[in-house]
Amino acid sequence: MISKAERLKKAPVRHIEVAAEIAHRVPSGQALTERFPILHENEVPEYNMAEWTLTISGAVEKETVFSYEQLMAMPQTTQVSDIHCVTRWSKLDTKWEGVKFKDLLPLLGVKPETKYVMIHADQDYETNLPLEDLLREDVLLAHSYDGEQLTPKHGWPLRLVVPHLYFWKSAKWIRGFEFMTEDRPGFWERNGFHNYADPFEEQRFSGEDLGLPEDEWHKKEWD
Ligand SMILES: Nc1nc2c(c(=O)[nH]1)N[C@H]1C(S)=C(S)[C@@H](COP(=O)(O)O)O[C@H]1N2
Ligand SMILES: [Mo]
Repeated sequence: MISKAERLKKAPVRHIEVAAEIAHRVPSGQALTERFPILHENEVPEYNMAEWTLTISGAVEKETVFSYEQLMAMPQTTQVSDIHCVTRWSKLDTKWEGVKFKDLLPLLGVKPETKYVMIHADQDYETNLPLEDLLREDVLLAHSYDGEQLTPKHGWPLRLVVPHLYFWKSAKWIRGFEFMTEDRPGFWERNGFHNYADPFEEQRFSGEDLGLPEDEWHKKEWD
């Protein structure tokens, strides 16, 4: 049984010509795609939006819960970003719309000693990031892609978009932010992948291999 991280280490690197003007936007070891690959563990969730909530927990003055309506009533931001998946595809100029994390944070009563955030998502997914990284202008809680509501496969009703880190940090189907004073690894971060995941530094692997079962790695879907 070879884990996802081990298999990825052995995968051949595809080299494609990238125009000189955009070469600086494509990290080493990445190939550009015009399609939109779909990648996730487990099934696409179904929702009753009347019951959907986003829960704010951990190092906060008081645990709070947002409804979808409350988030939609907040100022909305549109952002065009390049995204990079650790499976070696990159997609340039992806257009997202949603609530900027930086706009949400002041409403959350986060304690000053907070340094890290665990993003909780449906389908047993979680991923950890430094709080500082979420405060970038291009980090969104996105509900739309390219002018249309997200499709369920791409994370509807709400996903995180953190363009400057490998795309596994951009959790789909998010349901909560847990603010933390100390770091803790998320799902892929416990399973052979890098804790921080900067694509321009090729921070793909942790160097540790805990051995995940075979998965659907090669059966890629896209739209
Ligand atoms: N909830 C959840 N979010 C997830 C994942 C997942 O397995 N579950 N996979 C991540 C990975 S590895 C990638 S590359 C992107 C893919 O997003 P896309 O399917 O919209 O391209 O979602 C990320 N978010
Ligand atoms: Mo990914």
